[in-house]
Amino acid sequence: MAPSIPPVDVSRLAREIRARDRSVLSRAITLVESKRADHRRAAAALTQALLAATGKAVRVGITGAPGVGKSTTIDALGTMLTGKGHKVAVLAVDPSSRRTGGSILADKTRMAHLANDPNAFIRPSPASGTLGGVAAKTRETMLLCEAAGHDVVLVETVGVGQSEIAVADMTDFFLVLMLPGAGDELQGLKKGIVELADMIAVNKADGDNIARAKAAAAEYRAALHILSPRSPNWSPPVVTYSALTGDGIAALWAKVLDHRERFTASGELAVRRGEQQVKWMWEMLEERLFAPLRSGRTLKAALPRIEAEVAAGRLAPNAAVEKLADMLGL
Ligand SMILES: Nc1nc2c(ncn2[C@@H]2O[C@H](COP(=O)(O)OP(=O)(O)OP(=O)(O)O)[C@@H](O)[C@H]2O)c(=O)[nH]1
Ligand SMILES: [Mg+2]
Repeated sequence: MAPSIPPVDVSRLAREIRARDRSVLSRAITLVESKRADHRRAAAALTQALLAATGKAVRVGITGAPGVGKSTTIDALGTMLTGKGHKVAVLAVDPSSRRTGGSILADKTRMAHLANDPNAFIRPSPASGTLGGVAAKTRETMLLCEAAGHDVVLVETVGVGQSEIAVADMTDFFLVLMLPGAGDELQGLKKGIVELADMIAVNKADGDNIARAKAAAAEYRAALHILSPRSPNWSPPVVTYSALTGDGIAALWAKVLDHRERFTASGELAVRRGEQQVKWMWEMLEERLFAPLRSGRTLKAALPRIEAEVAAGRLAPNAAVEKLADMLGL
């Protein structure tokens, strides 16, 4: 028989997290990331117990193409913030398995200051899986970090695909980083990510790049001008900065705080968060309902054949659904 693992003492865990014990926070995140059903239930009870202590952080999502300088920016911004007395949590959503071993190490060296900062907590993306699963774990981790007293949460994601939407959906402010180069700018615009942006920041505005960064920013301003803003209280600004020299980082953060003040005053922050929370619930429910489809052995074995039959026109799509529903006992 497997050695029995003691059941999780949820109220004790909650108490220790609120007492800001870092090692307990790490353990609790491991619990949240576990796939075991009993762990999942304990994690839900823990989140519920901590709920009143969550939600007080400024939640910022950060995206941009590989190499744009996300990690360097988080290091510079995070260090500035801990210097002002904040406690900063850095999380990531990356459903590709990119972030294994070496990459985590590489990230830590790119965040050399923050990695050694007692007021910063860096947690890499949960292991690869479905985007819904990875995003859910990151959201739960964010809540734990807030309960442990982190008042700024920075969530990084790679500048590709659906993970950006997932991060925009879990944060108050979505920051899109760009490089000083026209080609990239136009690409970004086409991808529609810009429509999610609460601010565009052109990084690497240092040395020979300053003029090019300013030109890129001007192009963006013109392009954003023709989009109708998501809120009457906020037209997404375009700024330039350098994560390397730190020039413009303070001004960048001032915009985040300006946005927060306005959205708090208008009530939009509360509305946005409320909508996000309901959306998270539905996403998790869908994920849960889909799980048997992905893991059930009989079904998994039958699916390729059923799919092939549907593709070949031998099985009607609705008849296939009836068959699958029967197999699932639905
Ligand atoms: N000149 C200059 N270089 C920078 C700046 N910010 C980052 N870099 C460099 O750009 C490279 C990529 O920076 P990262 O911070 O690792 O970029 P990233 O967006 O996190 O990259 P991925 O995690 O691979 O997607 C590194 O060599 C940095 O030193 C900046 O403001 N100016
Ligand atoms: Mg990085």
